Amino acid sequence: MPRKRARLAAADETLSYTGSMRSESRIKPHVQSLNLERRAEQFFPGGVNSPVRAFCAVGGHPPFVVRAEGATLFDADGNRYVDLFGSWGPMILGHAFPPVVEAIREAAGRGTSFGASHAGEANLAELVRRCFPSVEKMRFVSSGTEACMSAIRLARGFTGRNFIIKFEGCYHGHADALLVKAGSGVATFGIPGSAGVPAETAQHTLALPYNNLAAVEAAFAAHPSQIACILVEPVVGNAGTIPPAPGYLAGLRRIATEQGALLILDEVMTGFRLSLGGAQQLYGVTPDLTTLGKVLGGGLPCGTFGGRADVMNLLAPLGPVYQAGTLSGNPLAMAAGIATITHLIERQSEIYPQLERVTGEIAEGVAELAREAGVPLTTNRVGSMFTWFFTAGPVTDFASASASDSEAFARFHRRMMQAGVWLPPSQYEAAFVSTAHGEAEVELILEAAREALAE
Ligand code: KE4
Repeated sequence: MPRKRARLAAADETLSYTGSMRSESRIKPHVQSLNLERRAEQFFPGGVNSPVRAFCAVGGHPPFVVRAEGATLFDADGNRYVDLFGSWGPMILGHAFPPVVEAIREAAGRGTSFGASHAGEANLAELVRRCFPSVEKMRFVSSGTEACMSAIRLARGFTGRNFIIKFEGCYHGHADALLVKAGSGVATFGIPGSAGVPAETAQHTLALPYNNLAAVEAAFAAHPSQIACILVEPVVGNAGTIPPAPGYLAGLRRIATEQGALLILDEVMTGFRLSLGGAQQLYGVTPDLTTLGKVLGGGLPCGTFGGRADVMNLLAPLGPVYQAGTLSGNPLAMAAGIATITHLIERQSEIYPQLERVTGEIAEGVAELAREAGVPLTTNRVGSMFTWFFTAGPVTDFASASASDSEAFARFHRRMMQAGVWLPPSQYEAAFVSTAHGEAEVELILEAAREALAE
């Protein structure tokens, strides 16, 4: 059954579930959302502007959001949900955080885009460098995809080498060279992970198993002096949450240095999230380049790539590596980022311990309920990002994550939606908690999970 029809079938279950199976369901039927979805499908493939939003992996219909505030999303039918995906990471301070909204409003009155230099760019860059001392120089772009795509081009330009290493289960945006699956052996050429990616492009990407240093050594042995960089999510978020094994990141650092390759930490998801200085601060590893996004823009389109000045200075207009962007350094994105990062810096001593505590109550609280219900569940968490894998585990790489019962996750997801808790709509995504999540949200989530797991 095509995914779309399967989803509709599941949706019928959801709607009937709403109507008959449980009167105390918190959520009113999605009438307006269904109308809006049908309208959206006239314009967008799958009715969405990013695939994961279509709920294909979990069934049911995606509610259409009309507004968001704090830890809450409000849909077109007057329903409210505790938000546990936080726009996929940016909303660490919660939705419509007043200082961020005010900063955007004030900046908008002075013009929305100049296409010219302005002080706001260096003002945000100064904050980035304060949090990420390894970022000696940087360049702003408008998405994490652009940041990662540009970083690997720069690594290739700096080293004069064509091969790159990425890891299965890690996602770095949708640039051709990064939509690549593992070849047959760990050191063989990558194969396209999407239609439209030429084999010639994929073959220069080596997709290796995460948390496996021997595979990295083997790749360099098979391609001596040919690998430009190792690109890695220091804590994987895109296979669900998978922490690095002890010594793993330090091992990547050692091998990259020994082999004359650049180590690029993709901190688009972990930056400012796991700590003010991201994973590189948390695990004490210094990369050659870092990519950032999400929290960086406070919810507006913004990414950056940066690191060693001797590498960054190869970028046009100084050097031969070209990269550009109409809206790079956009004044509203800079203002939102400055307001967000300034707040995180000023309140860091209370914010990160609070995120650790509240996320622990949620993630480990549900893990305990699963144990009581006899449901196999592996909970991987680092700070305020986590994933409940429906498998006995452990989950240490993409292969073990793939052993999860994604159908069980889908049923759990639908039950939680009906109870007013909006989880990321895929087993292979990370959930995120914000500073706006408090005890009321914790209680609602645990109560919803208790009922969902019992079924
Ligand atoms: P964007 O181009 O989506 O801004 O960033 C790409 C990217 C790069 N690196 C990491 C570690 C990322 O997690 C992402 C994007 N994350 C996904 C969530 N898994 C964005 C959600 C979506 O694709 O709609």
